[in-house]
Amino acid sequence: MDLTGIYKIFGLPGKCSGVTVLKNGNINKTFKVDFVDGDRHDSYIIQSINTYVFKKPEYIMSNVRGVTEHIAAKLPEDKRSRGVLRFLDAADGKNYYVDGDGSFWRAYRFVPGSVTYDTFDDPALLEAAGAAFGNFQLLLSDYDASTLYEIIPGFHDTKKRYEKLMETVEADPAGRVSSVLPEIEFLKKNRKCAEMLVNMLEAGELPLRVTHNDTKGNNILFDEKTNETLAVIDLDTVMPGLVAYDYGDAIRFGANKSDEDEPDTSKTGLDMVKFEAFTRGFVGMIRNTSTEKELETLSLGAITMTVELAVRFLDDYLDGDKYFKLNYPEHNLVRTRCQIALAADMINKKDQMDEIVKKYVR
Ligand code: GN1
Ligand code: MG
Repeated sequence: MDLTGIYKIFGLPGKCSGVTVLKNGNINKTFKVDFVDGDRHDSYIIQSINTYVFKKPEYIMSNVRGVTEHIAAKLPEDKRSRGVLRFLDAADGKNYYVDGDGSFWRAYRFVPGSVTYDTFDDPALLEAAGAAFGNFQLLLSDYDASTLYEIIPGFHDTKKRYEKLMETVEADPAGRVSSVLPEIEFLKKNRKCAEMLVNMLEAGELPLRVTHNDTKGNNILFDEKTNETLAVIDLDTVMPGLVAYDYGDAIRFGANKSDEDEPDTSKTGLDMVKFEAFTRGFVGMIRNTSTEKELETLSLGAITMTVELAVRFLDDYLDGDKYFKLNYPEHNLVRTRCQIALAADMINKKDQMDEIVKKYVR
């Protein structure tokens, strides 16, 4: 179905005056559409969900309903319209629509006056981002995690991610293995370290919480004028998880000196000023509700998420690029190398990272 059909399904009022394709996600197709209805100007986000990645999108929408309603109920009334995503219902009352081709659509209100950032140069913004993700955890700390669907089973099960990569290396379906031997070597060398968190979880040393699991900085809405944080978005992967996953993935993305797919890896590395700023914001929010062990594993979370993503990008590259969207043919390989460069730098700075975390735990 085309977008015009989707407008009708979700009952968008008025006339469409503009469509922008938003390109910063790697999975779903996302459009911002502007509508004029008399004097009213409203924008909406329309998404078509990638069903190769998300096998049961209706489970996502069930999780999303529960989580957004839970958060909305806790916000003061004046913050409700901008503080949480508001999905639209179709005529049948469902918050999604499956068209005749099997494409899966959803729509939510664009938060007026909001912006997202793909890079963070100002440490104050990163501190605010840390506080926003920390607060997201707090808001959901009393949410019964057992009522949430596990959207992608084993999403951050780093051990399973490694097993899958090793199977792909063995099968070499796209004939690319011989060109990435140093990358495979690095990942093998750091496998033990990257699997530690999952081992601790399995041993019952760390509690499962409701986590976001995809805490890239561009999943936070900021007020375009004041830079106040408004809402955490992209709730597709909200599931039970570890605090260290959310902290770690946010550091991986936000405290990197470069983009996550920088081809010149000499530009890539962990920026300690950004690291400290995010940590100050995040730890400040969660320190009273976290166990000592959880706080001790935060820096390990950053290394784990970075190595894990290198494993995932490389696996997809070797598998013939089926999962992540590409901007050019070798994109997954470039992403892999960039994540490896970042992980290597983090491993060197592990002690420094721990020192900084400790400073804010106290
Ligand atoms: C994907 O599409 P996006 O940007 O929300 C991926 C994340 C990765 C990220 C890397 C469901 O997220 O796990 O960290 O790309 N999401 C899924 O940029 O696999
Ligand atoms: Mg996402």
